[in-house]
Amino acid sequence: MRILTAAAVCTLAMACGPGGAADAGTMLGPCGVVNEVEPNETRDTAAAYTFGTSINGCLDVKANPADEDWYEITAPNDLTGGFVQMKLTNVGAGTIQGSIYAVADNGAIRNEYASGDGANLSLFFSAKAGAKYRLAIENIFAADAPYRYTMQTTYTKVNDAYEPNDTRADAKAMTLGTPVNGTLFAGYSSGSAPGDDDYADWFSVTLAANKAVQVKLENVPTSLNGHLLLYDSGGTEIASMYSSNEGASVTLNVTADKILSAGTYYVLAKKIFVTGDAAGRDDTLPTHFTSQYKLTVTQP
Ligand SMILES: [Ca+2]
Ligand SMILES: [Ca+2]
Ligand SMILES: [Ca+2]
Repeated sequence: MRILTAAAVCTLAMACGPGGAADAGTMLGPCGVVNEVEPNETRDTAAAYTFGTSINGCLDVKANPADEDWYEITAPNDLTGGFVQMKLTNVGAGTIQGSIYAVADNGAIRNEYASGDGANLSLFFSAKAGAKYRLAIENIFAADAPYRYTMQTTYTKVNDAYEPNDTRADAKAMTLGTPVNGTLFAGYSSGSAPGDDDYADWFSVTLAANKAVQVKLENVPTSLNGHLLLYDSGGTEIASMYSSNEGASVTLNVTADKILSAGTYYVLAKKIFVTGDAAGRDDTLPTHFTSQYKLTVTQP
């Protein structure tokens, strides 16, 4: 951290830009040196934030009991999306609260506060490629004096080589007997949690006529329930199967009399039963953020 001389003192309300007393972005305020730029009390004055950078901020509850610090982030355009982790550390003498909102509808994705004065707080959520979100940091209980915090937020891309495949029109080809690995993942596009259909992974496969088919979903993440469906070439559902146990494999067996003609069929893998765990607190992430399933279609 840069040490500022007395002559370099700037107030929190004053951005010390080039030619000013301090380096652009660093200021000395009631919490010490900060690089948070006030005013940022509302979503409309949210400061643009770059993933991976550290913000030393100040909740100046003395001058403004309702002080809030808002930041805006944009998820990269990488098809599958990824997850965002916001970590609030070095918290001073106060109980800090963090909130995450979707810009699309200003809906709240998650709102949590720390376990006590000076306690750190971590939040996470799944982000949709290209979507915008806002982070709000504020004090929740009465605090006597301004207090500091450090905010660092990171984005981690989720890997799924078969995306985009959320619709039958975008189904990706797979080969009978050859497993594919993908991710059951969906990001928030609004304040509402992504629905089961947002996790859809469509595949097309060529089947022989009058032979039984087995579709198997293995390595199901322990944070969700797997759901498999088989459709004919025209998009009519032939059969489906799901498990009520999170993390359990799903096996869909279809008898030979259901496969009347040779040609293209469609397999849909997704989750079932929205559990709302696409956002949360602390550092333990849902397994579907990081683990891949294995999907196999066979005609024994
Ligand atoms: Ca503020
Ligand atoms: Ca996927
Ligand atoms: Ca998908």
